[in-house]
Amino acid sequence: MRIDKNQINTLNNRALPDHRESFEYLSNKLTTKGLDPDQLIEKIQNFQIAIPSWALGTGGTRFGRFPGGGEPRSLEEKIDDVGLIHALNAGSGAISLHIPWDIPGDIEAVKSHAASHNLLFDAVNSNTFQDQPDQELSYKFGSLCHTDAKVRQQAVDHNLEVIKYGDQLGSKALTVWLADGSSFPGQMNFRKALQNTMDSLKAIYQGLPSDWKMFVEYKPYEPNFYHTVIQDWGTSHLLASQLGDRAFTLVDLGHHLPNTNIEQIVATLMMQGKLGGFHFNDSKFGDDDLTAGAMKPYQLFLIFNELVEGMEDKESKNPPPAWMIDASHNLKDPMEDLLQSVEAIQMAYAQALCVDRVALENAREANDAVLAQEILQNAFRTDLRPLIAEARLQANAALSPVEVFRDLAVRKQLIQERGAKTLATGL
Ligand SMILES: [Mn+2]
Repeated sequence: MRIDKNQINTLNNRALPDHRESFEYLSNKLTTKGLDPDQLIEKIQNFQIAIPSWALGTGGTRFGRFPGGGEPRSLEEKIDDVGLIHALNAGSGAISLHIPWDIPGDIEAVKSHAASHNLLFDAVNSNTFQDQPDQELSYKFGSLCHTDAKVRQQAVDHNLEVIKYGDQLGSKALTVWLADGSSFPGQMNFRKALQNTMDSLKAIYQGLPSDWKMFVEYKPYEPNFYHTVIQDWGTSHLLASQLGDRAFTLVDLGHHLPNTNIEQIVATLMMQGKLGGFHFNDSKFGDDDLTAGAMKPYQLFLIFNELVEGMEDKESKNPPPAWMIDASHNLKDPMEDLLQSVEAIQMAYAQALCVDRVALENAREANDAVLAQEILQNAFRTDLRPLIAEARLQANAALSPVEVFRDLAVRKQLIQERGAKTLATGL
């Protein structure tokens, strides 16, 4: 199904008088503070967040999966779902594929299908954390780090194949996340495992097209529980630095131990010009895959505060990072969840854009911790929802995406089209 812009307009009209009033009030407030609402709107509209193909079905936990019905059955239907989300929020203009879950059949057809929804192909993701039915050697004891050179080569070849598919679709980056590691002390030689990983990544980097980037993702634990080969940003940074100029660290918010100062990691990586990409989600304990901003919206804002500082620094050597949501939903309708995530991310970004950076820097120079906190929290506590809504309205999207999704009974229509028992490929 596709959402007709007229349907969105009709539903927007109901809420328009109320929206106009709130936006005018906010607009005046922002202007008084020396901010330009039009400029903010333009930045919000340009901030596109990729949707991963595996987030469109109900993920489940290791204990069970409770599909909600109408899940996409093919790559084309996954593209359709991202198209629906983008039609509603005008902020999700890209899809990120996972190979081999999403191997495109007819490349040209897939490309034109995505283009008909105004979607680009974001970074492609390799998968050496599962064995595929037709696979010769197993990744049970690792992939790029494996003790057996043949397994490592198989994993390298897979990554090169992923690059090939991505290149045909117009992707410009490869994201490598490894489940490699060990669950028991003594099981694996730390040094050899890291060296093997480095050598394997070098072989993949050799096959990277010249206008591509490689993102190295880290994670402290899970599925392995004693050690992971790329456990933290430092290890990822070490690998990316030795690989070369086109290799970067990728930060996934859920891939940190509780209370880690992620905003500081962001600042450090941007200082080094090595922050390549970002995976958004939220968590209470570990890689919980909750909706962005659901648990710790202030932390998300503080992270964006560092991102904006890095992005607006004219001297910065960090290229614009790639943005993606990385979550897998168990309870919510996946599309409603993604709409909520995108809105939370846009909100944190907009709040960070409203921070008075000159005043903040002056407060820091004067060691005025009270004033610095006032400045940050003033921005965080400004209700910018009307600004985000206005950015959507001006892009012909929905004033309230979740409400319109429900009013148009999108899920019900998808269930009618695809069936109640469909299962999306992926996690
Ligand atoms: Mn991730």
